[in-house]
Amino acid sequence: MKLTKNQINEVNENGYIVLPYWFSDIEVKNIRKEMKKIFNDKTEADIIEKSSGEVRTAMGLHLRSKIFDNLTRHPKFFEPARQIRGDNLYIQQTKINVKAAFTGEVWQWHYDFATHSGEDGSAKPLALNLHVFLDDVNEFNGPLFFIPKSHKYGTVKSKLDTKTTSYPLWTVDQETVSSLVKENGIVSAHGKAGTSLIFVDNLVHGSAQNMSPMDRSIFSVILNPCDNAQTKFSRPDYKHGQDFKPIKSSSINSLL
Ligand SMILES: O=C(O)CCC(=O)C(=O)O
Repeated sequence: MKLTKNQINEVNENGYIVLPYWFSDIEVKNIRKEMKKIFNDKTEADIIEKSSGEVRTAMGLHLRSKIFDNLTRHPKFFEPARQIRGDNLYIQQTKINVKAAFTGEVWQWHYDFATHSGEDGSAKPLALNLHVFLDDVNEFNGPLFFIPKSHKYGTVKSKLDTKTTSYPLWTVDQETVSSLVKENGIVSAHGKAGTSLIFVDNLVHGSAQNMSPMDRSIFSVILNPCDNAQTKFSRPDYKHGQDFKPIKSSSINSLL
């Protein structure tokens, strides 16, 4: 549940880490069962893809379900986050990004802090994005791409794109991506269902369309230090949680 010193160094150095077999098969099975249930909700917290009409992102999950609240505060997420950012963390966002077989759309190159500063007024790029794969993620079904070390360049130029995506995103232009990739390369994050991923707020990342016959669902929680909370309130609480009290861990057995 805890990261080693080397793993913490890896996050600081590369901006991300992949943690294979972090959640067990039975935990993933129980999360997936709940995912199927909440996908029957009819709510504005579900973002629909422009082209396919499929759910792209189901948001505010810790507000919608006890199981997702437990997952959000689970020690397998909370302990590594505390090791990296300290004890006082609040839930900024929870979601499942679906990326359905054949139809799942692209996420353009971006970094999350552009939204967190531009739209929410968070002061520093300290939020952590923690994922667990709910399907096996491979090279074909739309894995995340990262530019390692791109967080070290600070806040690179970005622009709000509301046209080419189904979800408004502060995107990084091709020239900037080309130059970052020339210096640092690109990696993609693969693994079996249950694999976790942690990445920092100004790491440049994106993902391609899923043209494979395999679904690709990923749960994501963003935890932010309480003293770095949002100062602008233009987005609803399912996009940026407004309970800034430090969270407590759920039980280690809460997903069994
Ligand atoms: O689900 C994806 O492919 C992209 C997710 C992402 O960019 C994010 O969580 O910030």
